[in-house]
Amino acid sequence: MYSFGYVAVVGKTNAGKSSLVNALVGEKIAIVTKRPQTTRDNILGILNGGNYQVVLVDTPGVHHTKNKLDKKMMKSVRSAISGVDLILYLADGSKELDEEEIQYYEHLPEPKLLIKTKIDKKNINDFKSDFEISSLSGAGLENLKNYIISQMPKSKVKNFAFEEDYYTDKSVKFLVAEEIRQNALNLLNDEIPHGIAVVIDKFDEKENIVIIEGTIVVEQERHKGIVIGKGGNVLKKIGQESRKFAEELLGNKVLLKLFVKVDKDWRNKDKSLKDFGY
Ligand SMILES: Nc1nc2c(ncn2[C@@H]2O[C@H](COP(=O)(O)OP(=O)(O)OP(=O)(O)O)[C@@H](O)[C@H]2O)c(=O)[nH]1
Ligand SMILES: [Mg+2]
Repeated sequence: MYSFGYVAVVGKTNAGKSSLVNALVGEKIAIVTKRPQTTRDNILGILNGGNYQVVLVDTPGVHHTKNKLDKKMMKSVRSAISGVDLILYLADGSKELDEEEIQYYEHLPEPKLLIKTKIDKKNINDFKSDFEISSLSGAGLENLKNYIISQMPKSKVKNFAFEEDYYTDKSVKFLVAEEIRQNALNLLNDEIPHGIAVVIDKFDEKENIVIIEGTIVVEQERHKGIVIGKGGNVLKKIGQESRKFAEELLGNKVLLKLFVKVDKDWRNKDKSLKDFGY
């Protein structure tokens, strides 16, 4: 018998959703930062095991909406939840499970599991959960993975949705753009919160080198200088880190050129959101 199904991974921002999807699949599909609202899109992570295929849907963190981008993100979460075979609701074990979260969880359709995350941390709260895991140490992952597979619909014929050598639905271009956004978020401090987007303007794969040009879009004029840094040092660092990732992903030498551009209040502009892939 073959097992195939979809699993939505939802929860508050920073709960560890992207970390879990990456850990289960064993590849870097979704970027991870310590900042809230890192993931903006539904991203598929595909678990292949010969007689099973599980499609994990990583989603943006559930939060109160302030702009059009936030609204789109929450729409992504709602669409991820509908029609899946299982919902994993992730709750950070180092934080209290508040009333709002409990309400949200209770309103989710069945079948669902409450997963306590980050159990490698000190002072883990003792709220009730179905599974306890740490994506960092790997604790509980094998157990959870086997349970997920056991809950997927079965069939005599192989009706997988993806080729078995795929581990995500996203293009390499998307993965590189996201890596640049991650490295920018990690290198910048709280001055620039979530208001950056990354657009790939050129992706030219030659035999011995891939030439990539990308633009980091910021919301305010004064953010531009911060992203570039003194003598261009911040932008250079973002570029170096991202190039390493791109070279590994593409198995080729990469020439990466980054630019910075201002688009005031882009998170509220329909055209900008569309242009930036949201
Ligand atoms: N100690 C510890 N930290 C973790 C673990 N899993 C995730 N983190 C950290 O928690 C932070 C958020 O992780 P993400 O995986 O980006 O969380 P997310 O739920 O995808 O966040 P959003 O995309 O913003 O909704 C990062 O700093 C991670 O390194 C874990 O198992 N243990
Ligand atoms: Mg995420």
